[in-house]
Amino acid sequence: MPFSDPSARRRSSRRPLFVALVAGAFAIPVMVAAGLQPAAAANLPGRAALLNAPAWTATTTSLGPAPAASTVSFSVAIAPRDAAGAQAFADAVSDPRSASYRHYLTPQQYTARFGATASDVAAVLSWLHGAGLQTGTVPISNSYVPVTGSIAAVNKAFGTTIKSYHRNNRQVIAPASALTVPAALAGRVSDVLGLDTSQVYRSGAKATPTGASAGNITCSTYWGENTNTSYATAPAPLSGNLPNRACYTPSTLNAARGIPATGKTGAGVTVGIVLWCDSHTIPSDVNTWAAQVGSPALTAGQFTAQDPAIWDVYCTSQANIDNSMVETALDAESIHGAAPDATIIYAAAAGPYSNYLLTATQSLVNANQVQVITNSWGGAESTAFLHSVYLQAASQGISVMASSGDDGDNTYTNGSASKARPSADYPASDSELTSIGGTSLGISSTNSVLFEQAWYDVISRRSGTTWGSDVFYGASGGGKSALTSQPSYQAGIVPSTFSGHPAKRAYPDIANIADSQTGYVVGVTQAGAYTTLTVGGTSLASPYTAGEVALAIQTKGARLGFLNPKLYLNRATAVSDVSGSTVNEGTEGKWKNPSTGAITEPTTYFLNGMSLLASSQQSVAGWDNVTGLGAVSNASNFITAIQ
Ligand SMILES: [Ca+2]
Repeated sequence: MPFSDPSARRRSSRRPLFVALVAGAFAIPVMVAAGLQPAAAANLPGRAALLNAPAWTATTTSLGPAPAASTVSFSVAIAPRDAAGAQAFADAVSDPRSASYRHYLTPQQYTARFGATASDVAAVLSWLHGAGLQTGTVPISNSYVPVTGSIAAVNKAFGTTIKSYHRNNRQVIAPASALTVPAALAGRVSDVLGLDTSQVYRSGAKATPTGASAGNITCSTYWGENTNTSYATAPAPLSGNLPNRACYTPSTLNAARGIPATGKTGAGVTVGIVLWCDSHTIPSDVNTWAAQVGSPALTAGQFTAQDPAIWDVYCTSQANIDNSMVETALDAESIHGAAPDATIIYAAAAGPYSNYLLTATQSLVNANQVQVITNSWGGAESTAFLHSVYLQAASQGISVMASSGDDGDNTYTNGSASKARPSADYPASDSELTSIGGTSLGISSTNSVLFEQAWYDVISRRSGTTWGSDVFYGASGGGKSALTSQPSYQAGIVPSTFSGHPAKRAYPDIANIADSQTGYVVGVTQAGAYTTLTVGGTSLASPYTAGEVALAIQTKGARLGFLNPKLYLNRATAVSDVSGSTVNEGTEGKWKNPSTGAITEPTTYFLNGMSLLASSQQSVAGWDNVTGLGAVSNASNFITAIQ
């Protein structure tokens, strides 16, 4: 996985913690878009076009038809009765200038007004059953049907051939030709999710803590607490001995963000997390961590996991579970750190695939118990498969946020100089959520902010007496969607240099702490043992911001809904602009090759290092594609601006 790093056993002079490693918790590989694209036309009598085969299947030699008797699980999305009306309603209810601002609907009202009709659902079920497929429970939103069946039945239902391929270093299946549906269902079936298993969504750091055995050094509880005088002086543009990485506790970060002054704790607010897999150790991990960092323990019922009835095989691997639990722990402990009285619901998807992520997200929205949802996962943008669910969330007053990704514009991956074309991540690029980018945040011994700059880390590693060339290490995701046009709230605010011609949805919207060199203390059980790590990535920025939104909801005493229209209107006070691309901060440590596990030492980390590599990203005055409108630098200002 792209993000990994040697550990740093911590012996804090302030608190007796054991902090083992630094890692970005959100790593999206550079991938060619692998999703299914809408088809232009069907050329079979009695059939209507639905989706084209994934573009990559045209250039990939198949291993032959998938075994006819093998079983697959996927979802068939049913078109809402009024998609345009649903978008218009979500726009109006989220716009402070609209007469219907914040006049939210219940899930039942939403389905009755915009969802597929009962007869549409019945027609889709009849078709699937007629093809020999089994169907699961249709959610109250009538938005999709979970389906299980044989490859033979799938081939028959969709008039295609599912084939096996070797792709991304594993065996996958995908339709080898276009998918069609009976002509009578034209326009009623809108998408099929899960038949192309090459698209795996990503989250979670995979670093292995190796502690003092790897010669690591302590991390700092504040910026500059420890300096690596034993290392060689840093290469240009930095010089001298550099501090080591920082690992903040909630009290340090909250103080820097002005949270204590708000007097709010998130009481009465429920925040939802979407990820996949579950180890069931999170509540106890949060409590062990809370005791270490001085946060309150969870009360009974404050954290609930909602697991699926059946796990995908992915989530039966202990290594995969452990990887996803780093992210889930980070999510829960970031929310709990910022809003210690907020209730948390973890919606666990059965695996990192679109059909399961749809199920988990839709269940949170249909239950309508949460006021905020945070997503610290993503992948190559191919279809905006959650957009209709986010419209429903907006219509019910649920604020949705997503981390913007950890690989910048996806031109580079961690530790690699290989180049690809800039591309977008999903769901970060969805226009109906608040996309959270990242910053590097220096906090002093008295909890004041020493610096906050665009998160774009570049590293140089020394071999003998020679410093190597500068290599990408991790950066706030940002860019523009290839699928989605510019939403009205960005018009006139996002410069065309970022939105393109014609203008597209550009992201992120705002930013928060993300640099793993200025990271956050997280506790999680790995391989059966509780470990304390230092974690960064926009995987930290999104849930921490979700915690701050919980404070705002408590302040308002009501749901705030989709935040972007008001955020963009009140941008001058909601956030602080971040600009500048001159490297003026760095840390020194050791770097672990994510492929070989080899430790390289010493390593200089250039913070704000985008000027050292070619990139489509810029940190400039006003909106930019690293930090959006700017950083959530002061909780009181942010809360006031989104009320
Ligand atoms: Ca800026």
